[in-house]
Amino acid sequence: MENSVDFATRKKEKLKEPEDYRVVLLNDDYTTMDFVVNVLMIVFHKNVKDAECIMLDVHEKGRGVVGLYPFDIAQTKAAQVHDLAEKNGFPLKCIVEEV
Ligand code: TYC
Repeated sequence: MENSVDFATRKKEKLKEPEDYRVVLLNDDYTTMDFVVNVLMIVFHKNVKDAECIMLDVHEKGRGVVGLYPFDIAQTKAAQVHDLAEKNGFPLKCIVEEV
Protein backbone atom coordinates (compact mmCIF):
# COMPACT_ATOMS: atom_id res chain seq x y z
CA MET A 1 0.00 0.00 0.00
CA GLU A 2 1.25 3.48 -0.84
CA ASN A 3 0.94 5.06 2.63
CA SER A 4 1.94 2.05 4.68
CA VAL A 5 5.13 2.10 6.73
CA ASP A 6 7.33 -0.93 7.13
CA PHE A 7 8.26 -0.46 10.79
CA ALA A 8 10.59 -3.43 10.84
CA THR A 9 12.73 -1.89 8.11
CA ARG A 10 12.51 1.63 9.56
CA LYS A 11 13.63 0.44 12.98
CA LYS A 12 16.57 -1.36 11.45
CA GLU A 13 17.56 1.70 9.45
CA LYS A 14 17.32 3.95 12.50
CA LEU A 15 19.36 1.65 14.70
CA LYS A 16 22.20 1.31 12.23
CA GLU A 17 25.16 3.31 13.49
CA PRO A 18 26.89 5.51 10.92
CA GLU A 19 30.36 4.35 10.02
CA ASP A 20 31.77 7.83 10.10
CA TYR A 21 35.08 7.43 11.84
CA ARG A 22 38.25 6.30 10.12
CA VAL A 23 41.02 4.38 11.79
CA VAL A 24 44.34 5.66 10.44
CA LEU A 25 47.59 3.74 10.91
CA LEU A 26 50.79 5.78 11.33
CA ASN A 27 54.25 4.84 10.13
CA ASP A 28 57.29 4.65 12.39
CA ASP A 29 60.87 3.45 11.99
CA TYR A 30 60.83 0.68 14.61
CA THR A 31 57.74 -1.51 14.27
CA THR A 32 58.48 -4.48 12.03
CA MET A 33 56.56 -4.96 8.81
CA ASP A 34 55.55 -8.48 9.86
CA PHE A 35 54.06 -7.18 13.10
CA VAL A 36 51.98 -4.55 11.28
CA VAL A 37 50.69 -7.17 8.83
CA ASN A 38 49.72 -9.43 11.73
CA VAL A 39 47.92 -6.60 13.53
CA LEU A 40 45.97 -5.75 10.38
CA MET A 41 44.91 -9.39 10.05
CA ILE A 42 44.03 -9.89 13.73
CA VAL A 43 42.37 -6.57 14.61
CA PHE A 44 40.91 -5.54 11.24
CA HIS A 45 40.30 -9.01 9.72
CA LYS A 46 42.29 -8.20 6.58
CA ASN A 47 43.57 -11.06 4.44
CA VAL A 48 47.34 -11.31 4.05
CA LYS A 49 47.37 -9.67 0.61
CA ASP A 50 45.34 -6.63 1.71
CA ALA A 51 47.28 -6.39 5.00
CA GLU A 52 50.62 -6.30 3.14
CA CYS A 53 49.27 -3.72 0.71
CA ILE A 54 48.02 -1.41 3.52
CA MET A 55 51.25 -1.84 5.49
CA LEU A 56 53.42 -0.92 2.48
CA ASP A 57 51.20 2.07 1.69
CA VAL A 58 51.58 3.35 5.28
CA HIS A 59 55.34 2.65 5.16
CA GLU A 60 55.69 4.72 1.97
CA LYS A 61 53.21 7.54 2.63
CA GLY A 62 53.45 7.92 6.41
CA ARG A 63 49.82 7.10 7.15
CA GLY A 64 46.92 5.15 5.73
CA VAL A 65 43.24 4.48 6.31
CA VAL A 66 42.61 0.97 7.60
CA GLY A 67 38.83 1.18 7.72
CA LEU A 68 35.65 3.12 8.52
CA TYR A 69 33.68 2.20 11.63
CA PRO A 70 31.13 3.55 14.11
CA PHE A 71 32.84 5.58 16.87
CA ASP A 72 32.94 2.89 19.60
CA ILE A 73 34.28 0.20 17.27
CA ALA A 74 36.92 2.55 15.85
CA GLN A 75 38.08 3.43 19.40
CA THR A 76 38.15 -0.22 20.45
CA LYS A 77 40.24 -1.22 17.42
CA ALA A 78 42.71 1.62 18.03
CA ALA A 79 43.01 0.51 21.68
CA GLN A 80 43.60 -3.11 20.57
CA VAL A 81 46.39 -1.97 18.23
CA HIS A 82 48.07 0.03 21.01
CA ASP A 83 47.68 -2.83 23.47
CA LEU A 84 49.25 -5.38 21.10
CA ALA A 85 52.03 -2.93 20.18
CA GLU A 86 52.86 -2.16 23.80
CA LYS A 87 52.88 -5.85 24.77
CA ASN A 88 55.32 -6.55 21.94
CA GLY A 89 57.54 -3.52 22.56
CA PHE A 90 56.66 -1.58 19.40
CA PRO A 91 55.68 2.11 19.17
CA LEU A 92 52.97 1.47 16.53
CA LYS A 93 50.25 4.11 16.67
CA CYS A 94 46.89 4.60 15.07
CA ILE A 95 44.40 7.42 15.37
CA VAL A 96 40.65 7.80 14.97
CA GLU A 97 39.38 10.64 12.80
CA GLU A 98 35.88 11.88 12.08
CA VAL A 99 35.11 11.57 8.38
N1 TYC B 1 58.34 1.60 8.64
C1 TYC B 1 58.38 0.31 9.31
C2 TYC B 1 59.68 -0.41 8.94
O1 TYC B 1 60.34 -0.03 8.00
C3 TYC B 1 57.18 -0.57 8.95
C4 TYC B 1 55.88 0.02 9.34
C5 TYC B 1 54.83 0.05 8.43
C6 TYC B 1 55.70 0.52 10.61
C7 TYC B 1 53.59 0.58 8.79
C8 TYC B 1 54.47 1.07 11.00
O2 TYC B 1 52.18 1.58 10.44
C9 TYC B 1 53.41 1.08 10.08
N2 TYC B 1 60.01 -1.45 9.69
